[in-house]
Amino acid sequence: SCSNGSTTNVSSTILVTSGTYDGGCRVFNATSALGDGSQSESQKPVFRVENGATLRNVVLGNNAADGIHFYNGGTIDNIRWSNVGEDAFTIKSSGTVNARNITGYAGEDKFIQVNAASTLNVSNCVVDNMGKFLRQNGGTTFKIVVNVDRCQISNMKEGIFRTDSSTSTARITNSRLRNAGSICIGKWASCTSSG
Ligand code: DGU
Ligand code: CA
Ligand code: CA
Ligand code: CA
Repeated sequence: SCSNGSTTNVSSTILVTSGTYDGGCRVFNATSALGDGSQSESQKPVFRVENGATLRNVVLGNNAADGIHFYNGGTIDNIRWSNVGEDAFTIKSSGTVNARNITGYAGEDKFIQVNAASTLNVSNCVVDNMGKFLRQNGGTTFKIVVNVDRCQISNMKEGIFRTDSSTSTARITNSRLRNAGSICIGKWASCTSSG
């Protein structure tokens, strides 16, 4: 994990379009140009990861605006949201997203938002104090495949996985859940918890 380095103020979204962007454990804090970290839907992300690129070693600071957006898949590794903003990360277009060694605190609503058919693999996460862990965009029926392994999830007001799609699947393995609400909410083709 990261111990705090210096702070970088972010006024326009940082694009990660190929290879690896290493944040060096700096704290990246959104300015009002990106949003205020509230539930406003008009905010911009702090990072945009595309086409299989990797973002690593980043702390999102007190203002995380709309977090991290993925287009066409990508990987995040060793990322901490000290104060989740509108949401922590969003899958905006299809692909495979890997999220490893991630920690998120203090979200008002969703941690992960999935807005496109995709596969999401989350491993080694700690997520505490928000509405829900993952939401497939309301009213959508495309298929998502979600695998969560070795996570600690606590204090979800609503629950862990929510979809309106009867083709989507979710599973959580080897994880610790405490006051995490309902594990499976909605129509999931399959939704399981084990270990
Ligand atoms: O009205 O699609 O909050 O992507 C519903 C919208 C909403 C999304 C979501 C997001 O669900 O904008 O952050
Ligand atoms: Ca939202
Ligand atoms: Ca959002
Ligand atoms: Ca927050």
